Amino acid sequence: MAPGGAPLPGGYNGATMPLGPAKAATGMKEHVAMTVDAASERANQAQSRPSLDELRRTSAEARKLIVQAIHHAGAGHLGGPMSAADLLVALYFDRMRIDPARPDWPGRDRFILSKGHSSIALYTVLAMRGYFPTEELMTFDAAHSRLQGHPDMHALPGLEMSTGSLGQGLSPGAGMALGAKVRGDAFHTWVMLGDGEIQEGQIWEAAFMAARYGLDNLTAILDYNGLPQFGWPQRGGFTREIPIDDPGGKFRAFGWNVLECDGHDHASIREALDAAQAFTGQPTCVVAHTVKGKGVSYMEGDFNWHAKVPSDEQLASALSELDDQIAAIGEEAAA
Ligand SMILES: Cc1ncc(C[n+]2csc(CCOP(=O)(O)OP(=O)(O)O)c2C)c(N)n1
Ligand SMILES: [Mg+2]
Repeated sequence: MAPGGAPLPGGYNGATMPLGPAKAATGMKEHVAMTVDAASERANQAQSRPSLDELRRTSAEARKLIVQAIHHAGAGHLGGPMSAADLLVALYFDRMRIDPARPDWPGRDRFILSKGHSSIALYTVLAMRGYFPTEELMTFDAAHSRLQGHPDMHALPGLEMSTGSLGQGLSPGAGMALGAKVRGDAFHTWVMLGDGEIQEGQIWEAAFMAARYGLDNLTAILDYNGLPQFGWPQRGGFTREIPIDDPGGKFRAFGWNVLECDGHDHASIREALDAAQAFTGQPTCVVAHTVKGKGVSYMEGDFNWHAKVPSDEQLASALSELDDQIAAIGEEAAA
């Protein structure tokens, strides 16, 4: 059971807090309260992390909920959320130090979805992790819902930043990480970026500043799916080719540590996120190679599914494909 919540899909016991080594800023003043929290967190570290199969199953369950919510709302983005689902599951179920029962716990790791149009994926993972009932996902994008099309930090506990205007999430993430350094807080800050999004200049202002201050308590995860909204505008029209070549090289040039991973392989994601958190001296950018629309064959790699609503037939076929994937995970585990 999730702490104080309903059983979580995928058989994962949400009561087990996945933890990693706290990385306090050396020579900084430590808060007493933080020390107590960090000690109780370390005590939990002995508990096992979810298995890779559990993470795979949770990701497929998350994708089912995402497709259902967009179908129910009759609006919203789909390709980006499906692309980000495994990374978000890895963060919230495997990597981040969080307590869904205490979304304002000062020692919590911070996460900012800078590509805020993928909000339904974040809401889904938050609900599955126990922040609020999964039934509420069906209020997505409705008037007065806490789950607006783009994240509103004042509406829903658990959101660290309001986002949606692309390019703005890395700056507050760097601010949080710098604040943690100054105060001696041990939490880690994670920011998810889109590859179309990193065309925004503000990203590079934040990248420059984060490296200058040696913010090794900050990790940017780039959802490198090779597609923005309509393909890439180039002279002569739109193209489906990838003009943002080697984004890791660009972050490296700005003074960042850069890691690459397969953003749909939980073993690869775990290795990259663990290494990012452990790295010292510089911020890390994890370039996660992903597929837009991942998990549903007719959506994969098709920019038309950036923000398209599935028909009843398309919903049924998507759910059936995802159920097949879940069944296959079970078979692999039994083999
Ligand atoms: C400043 C700004 N300009 C334009 C948009 C409209 N918009 C929403 S999503 C998107 C494409 C984003 O592409 P990418 O970052 O690659 O996201 P993903 O592929 O993960 O969906 C655009 C242009 C926006 N939200 N903010
Ligand atoms: Mg993209």
